[in-house]
Amino acid sequence: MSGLQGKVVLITGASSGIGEACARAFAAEGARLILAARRTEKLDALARELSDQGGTAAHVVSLDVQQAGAVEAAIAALPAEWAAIDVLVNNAGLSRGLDKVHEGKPSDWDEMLDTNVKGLLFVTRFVVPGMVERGRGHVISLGSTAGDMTYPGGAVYCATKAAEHAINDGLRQDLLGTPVRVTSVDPGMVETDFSKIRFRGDEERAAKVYANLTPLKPEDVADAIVWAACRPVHVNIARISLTSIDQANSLLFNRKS
Ligand code: 8X3
Repeated sequence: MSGLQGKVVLITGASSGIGEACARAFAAEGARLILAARRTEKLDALARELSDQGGTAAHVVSLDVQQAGAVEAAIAALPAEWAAIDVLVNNAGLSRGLDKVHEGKPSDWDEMLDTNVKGLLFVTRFVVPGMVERGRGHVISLGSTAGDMTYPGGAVYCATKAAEHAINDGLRQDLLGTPVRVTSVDPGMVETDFSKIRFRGDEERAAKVYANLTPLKPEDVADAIVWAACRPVHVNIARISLTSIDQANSLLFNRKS
């Protein structure tokens, strides 16, 4: 028993990739899941599957993290049995384009900044007060190795992940003196729809990102997240940085040809 049995875990961006892997990993630990994403069809299917397979209780919420008012209303509207969130996994995030700053699209910047920075802030803002009130809670946010080292064409995405580091560190300082823990989990390259979304469905270009190397799998990241959540309550894991064995940093890869 990991201590997550019966705990309420809210996962944003839970419909695919790292979010979906987190749902499966927390379900395996006996947690109860609030699955949030903009579109709920995939969440409904995931909730049904987890319930049928392992009896996991899951509550599906349609959530656009970019809208402060909608986030506040969605958290306030949680049914009583789901309102006491123990673990928040701030996973919703995306990249758009790989353009030089002086050639980039402001609409892409809006989307990345609104989701990865403001979305992270909005969900945290409206979930953490309850954690402080209840005297328990853990905020785990998805950072990235991109927040430590910028790569060409990635200035804005990398800036959002550098911002996540600053927010994660600031939140930990703001919550000092409360039992609420704050963790950033920072993966390198993970094989998800990340690159397909970045390149707006250009599968050939996306596939090249992962060509001739072994990237992390979403399950590897979920494993690190669950590990951080399972530490004794007096232990705060500030940050976990993880890459596959074929990646040393944002710019250095071991491609086999
Ligand atoms: C994802 C890592 O290097 O593909 O955040 O941008 S990277």
